[in-house]
Order: sequence, then structure tokens, then C-alpha cells
Amino acid sequence: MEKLILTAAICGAEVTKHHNPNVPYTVEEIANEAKRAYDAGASIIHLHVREDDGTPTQSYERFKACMEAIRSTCHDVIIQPSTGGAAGMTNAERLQPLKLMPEMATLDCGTLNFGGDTIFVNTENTIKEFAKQMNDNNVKPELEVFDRSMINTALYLVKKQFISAPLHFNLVMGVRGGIGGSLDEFNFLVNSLPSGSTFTGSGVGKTQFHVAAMSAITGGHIRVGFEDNIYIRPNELASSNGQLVEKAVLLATNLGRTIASPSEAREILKLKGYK
Ligand code: KMH
Ligand code: ZN
Repeated sequence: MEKLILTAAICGAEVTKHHNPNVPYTVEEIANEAKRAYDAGASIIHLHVREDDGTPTQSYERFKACMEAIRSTCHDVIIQPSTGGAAGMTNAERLQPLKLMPEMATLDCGTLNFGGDTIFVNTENTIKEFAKQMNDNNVKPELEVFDRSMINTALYLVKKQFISAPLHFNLVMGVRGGIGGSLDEFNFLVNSLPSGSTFTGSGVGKTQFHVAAMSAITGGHIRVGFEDNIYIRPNELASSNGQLVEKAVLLATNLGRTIASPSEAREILKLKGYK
């Protein structure tokens, strides 16, 4: 099997210091959490940013400040901004980090319920618009699929030439409103991917390390981090994203995988935009 890429989703848009006081908000906190994750073995930082009070933002300036701060200590790390942002943001707001020409960014492949009355909206036209901007700027999309139907949407985008192979998917499992994190559901998603694709498994909440293990043994890659899960073990909050990455590294290496460096991750994902 090829080397395993570890992504750290260090911040997210929904989780707060109220859930875990170690969730980063400020530029300094975000940079420090990225460094802890990088030192533990993460080669990709999936990045959301916040105002100092924790409010999620997609501001160009805030992304620029956070990306520069991360880059100053994690020189070769792959920074993957979110274009999902937070539910309720406009497309124009969400697209701002693409102006920073990242190597990768997320491309959310469908709409889903996000609890209560909240809907995370990604219409077909939105997805096409985001894909086109990524394509035009040489940004590799990580295709975020929260359910099986979103793989169909990704395949439709290929057919219509909005995106092209090799595709990289993030299987986000365990979001209420999306697919669960069971072995059957994992197999269903993985067996639905087009051949030649790469994938990362992201288990939300309790499923984080179950999905990590399933990804490790099936040749996939792993995402962990506060965006998806705040516990290191049941009832014990994680002290940092680094601690979650360390646990994922131990799990993957015990299952026979070797962890990819950022440059190896660039090879595996066929990234072109690194300067
Ligand atoms: N915060 C969610 C609404 C992404 O990063 O692209 C969207 C999300 C997915 O987290
Ligand atoms: Zn995200």
C-alpha cells in the first residue's frame, strides 16, 4: 500500500472552546495547533479560520494571516483551506481563500441537514462554480462527500469536465444528516469510488478512530482533528490536535502503514501548485 497521508482538521467552524477549551481561534492559536499536528505527523492542515472571539469567517485577510503564520513554522506543510466555511455563508464569502492560490481546497459535493433548522447548502450550480474556480486556479479539489449520492455528483462533474481524474475524496462519516460510520457504510462508499481515486476517511464524533482504522487497512488516508472530534478517548478531552494526530499515527503504523511526508503527500495526490 502507498504511504498514508494524515490530515489535521484543527479548528472547524462549529466546535467551540465551550466544547473543548483547546479549540484554536486566534491566529497564534491556529498556528500553534497546526504546528503540534505537523510535528506529530500531519502533512495536510485542513483550515477554517475564526475571529478572535471564535466567530467563523472566510475573510481573505484572516486566511492570509493564518496561512502565513502556519507557513512560518511548518515550512512544507500542505494547507487546504475550507470553501465550506460555516452553514449560512454566501458563495462569495466562502470562495475568498481561493484568492490565496492554495494547492488544495475542499469542494463540498452536496447539501445536507446540519442539525435543527440548519442546512449546509451546496446546489449543483454552487458546486460547479466552486469547481470551475478551483480548476482555473490550479487548486486541487478534495471532494467532500457526506453521503453516497455526493459521489454521483462528483462523477457528474467529471462527465461535464468541471473536475478531472485523479480524484481525491474525503469520506466524511458520522455527521447527523449524512452517512453513518459503520463498516458496512464505509465499504459502501469505498466500493463506489471510481478506480484510480485516492480517499481520506474522516469519522465525526465517536467514529473518528473507527473510520481511521478502516481507512488504514484499506489503503486510504486519515483525517483527525477538533473539527470532527474533541475527545482523545471516551469522556477525556484531547489536549491538542497533535495528540489526536499522534494517536492516528500509532494506529496506522501498528496496522502496517507508513506515514507520508508533505512531499510524498504531494506525489500521491498529484498536487501541482506548490511553490
Ligand atoms: N463547516 C461545514 C458547514 C468543508 O470544510 O468544506 C462545512 C465543512 C466542509 O466543514
Ligand atoms: Zn471543514
